[in-house]
Amino acid sequence: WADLKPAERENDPAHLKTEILAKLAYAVGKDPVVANSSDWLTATILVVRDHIVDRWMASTRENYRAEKKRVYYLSLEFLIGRLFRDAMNNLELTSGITQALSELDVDIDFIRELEPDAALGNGGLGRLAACFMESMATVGVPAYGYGIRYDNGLFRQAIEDGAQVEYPENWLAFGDPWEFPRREAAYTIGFGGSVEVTKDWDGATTSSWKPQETVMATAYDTPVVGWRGEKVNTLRLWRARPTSPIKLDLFNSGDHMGALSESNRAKSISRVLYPADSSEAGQELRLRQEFFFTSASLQDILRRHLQQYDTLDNLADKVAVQMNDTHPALAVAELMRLLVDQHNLKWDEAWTKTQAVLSYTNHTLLPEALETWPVNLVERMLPRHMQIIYTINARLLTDVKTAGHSEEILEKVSLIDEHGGRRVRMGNLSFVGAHKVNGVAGLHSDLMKVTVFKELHQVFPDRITNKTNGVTPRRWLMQANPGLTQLLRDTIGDGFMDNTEKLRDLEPFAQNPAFRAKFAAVKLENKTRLAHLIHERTGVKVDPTAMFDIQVKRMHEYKRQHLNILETIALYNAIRANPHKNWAPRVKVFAGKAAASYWQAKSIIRLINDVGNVVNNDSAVRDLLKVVFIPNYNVSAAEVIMPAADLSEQISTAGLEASGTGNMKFGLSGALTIGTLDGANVEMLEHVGADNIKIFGMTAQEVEALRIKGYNPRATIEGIPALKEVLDGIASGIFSPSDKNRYAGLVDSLWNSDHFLVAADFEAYTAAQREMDALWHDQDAWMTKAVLNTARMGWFSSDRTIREYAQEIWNVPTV
Ligand code: 26M
Repeated sequence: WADLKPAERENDPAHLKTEILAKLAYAVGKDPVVANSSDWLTATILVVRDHIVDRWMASTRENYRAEKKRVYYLSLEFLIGRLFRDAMNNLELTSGITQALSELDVDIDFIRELEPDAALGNGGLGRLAACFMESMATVGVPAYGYGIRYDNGLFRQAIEDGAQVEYPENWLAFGDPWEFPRREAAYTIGFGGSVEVTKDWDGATTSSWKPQETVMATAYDTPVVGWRGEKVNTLRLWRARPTSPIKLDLFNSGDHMGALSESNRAKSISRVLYPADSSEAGQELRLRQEFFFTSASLQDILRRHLQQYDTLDNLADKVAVQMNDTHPALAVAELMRLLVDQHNLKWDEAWTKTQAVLSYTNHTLLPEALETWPVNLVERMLPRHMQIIYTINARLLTDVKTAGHSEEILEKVSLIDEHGGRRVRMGNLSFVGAHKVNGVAGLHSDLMKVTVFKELHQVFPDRITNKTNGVTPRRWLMQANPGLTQLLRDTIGDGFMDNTEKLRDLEPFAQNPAFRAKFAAVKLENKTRLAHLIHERTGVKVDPTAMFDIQVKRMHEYKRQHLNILETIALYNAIRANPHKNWAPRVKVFAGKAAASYWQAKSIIRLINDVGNVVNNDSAVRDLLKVVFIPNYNVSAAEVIMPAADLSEQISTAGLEASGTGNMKFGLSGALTIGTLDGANVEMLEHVGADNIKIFGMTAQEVEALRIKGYNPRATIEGIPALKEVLDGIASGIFSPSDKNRYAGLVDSLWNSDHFLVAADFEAYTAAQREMDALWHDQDAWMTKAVLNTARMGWFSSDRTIREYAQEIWNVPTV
């Protein structure tokens, strides 16, 4: 023991065993003889947490002592998943804990699956926030994530009779062993009421908001540990509580509901995550959530700053606030209110600070996803903020006019949309209040400049910048794909674990048959694991030696899961027509959730399941084709799915997928991508080279040109017999014999509008798929490309992304 280095000492199984037994007794209250698997998991998590806490306090203390600038990441979503394996891996305790548990007769792989996923996010935007939290700790950026501690995360998806059914996800049912409630960190959040104006002795006016309703925000902290455990940051999530206990007089007079309603109104703010990932929810409760967490976070930030420095003069030198999409856009008005009304700064001074502190990330160009709120709603809920927004707008419009811009530009940059009911444009508010605005991939950032923010970009040409997304290699390579990680270590050493660019050292091995065989063996092992999961969740048996062709992501028409399933049906028809051709056996895997009210997306899910039912039971296709939809796609499922893919489907209509991050996770594990020139696929092409990725279909420019010229889906479909046959087959009820009209809506919308250009890209997609078939028959060639994908994916680490934010937006150093 005395001879061990400190890191080895921490990882010593004998010691860890004692620690686990102590936790089991004194924190869980169980004797090892009667402890169940969940008890062991809780005890072990509490041990791991102890190992984090010392480092956490040291990090926090050091940041304070060195007066480091802090970064605050404001996000309504953090799609974290499980933390047990992540924390253990980053602390390098995996081997010690595995052995300690095994000596206690506990199977670590069994208990780690009992941890519920923290699914406090919908999809890409929320998962990006989680990757960023881990990378900020890894590269040594002192950071706090701020969000909401939802009682219910994203719904659990079940597939019943082929259709999606939503069930509540109560991830907190047995408590969360990672979190620390902070009773002392509590703030009052106001809603409604009126604004009082007082005149000072010198004629200046002071505004003061008198809210009609108040709610308490209380903090729950979760430590976020970086790679090798060196730095630990904090994820602070707010829970809504009533400010006053229930009204006893009402309660005692028998009006129990009346007494409780106020309390329920408060608590409902942190009750549930809104499950729409790109549709305007437009509901009052959503705006209450947005203000609730934004205000609590800013109050907390100013309190921390003043407590340390006792002045706001240096606020922008010590604080950077990143707004994840427009969901925290009210930060612009709330920070102004706090600085002007509460801390008595002059407007201009407050505005300079606000802009210097705030920056904004845009995640989508879809018009229906751009938030706007009715002016009368904002006025009623946040009267002082509405005044502030008006004042910002008046000054903005004056400046823009003075600079000589046209009326048209003025109308477009305005914070208020005057068409059809006045609405506050949250994108414009965020843009104007921020010193930097970024897109999440090169193409996306370029398109921002000519679409949503065209006029604002003309007026402020230096504000938009690009920060291409990335993913954390700890979760998406080391933890999700331990087999590949071990092979990489044996082949090129450990360097890639601290710097993923070193994966490039793998390039020469792509030409080495012995290495390729090992690479293929790891892939097969991962596919076997996925095959088990598929069997468990769908009852379908799939052959792990077939090509695993996978599309997993939120269900959305722009992502074009229907392009994939229509082409799959065409392939099915072709196999039946010509069963003895040299087909490449494929397993088509789909997974993803649809917003509950998004009928078209739900219809696509059902079609996939209906097609699977027919295809999987058709003896004529033998094992040449299987179609499966894995229910309840979440982070934990992704960790099994990504490493098992041969082919990654990234087939959105060009110009519509801001970045994509699944594309990078697949690529890291050596999947080949079939995709459009959209989002970060463009940069993946640049990195892996045109020989190692299959790009097909229209470019964003061609899409725009076609839309301008006028797209005729009917004529397009008529010109593609294979596609027409597929649509006619679906419409005639081949896949839904008990309900022949089931897909009338889906099929009609393709014939009549096809807004996402499925038919226009169908032939290019089919041709690309047949090329992949041919390549599959040459396994040496396929595996060479697969290895090169892993080797060249290093740039897509979120560590690189965070370093860019740190340098170019936050002005903080990294290590
Ligand atoms: C809005 C209003 C009400 C309720 C929910 C929303 C909402 C929630 C999430 C709107 C959009 C949301 O997310 C959008 C999103 O996930 N965008 C994705 O962001 C990823 C990370 O940058 C990109 O990789 C994806 O391309 C992009 O689609």
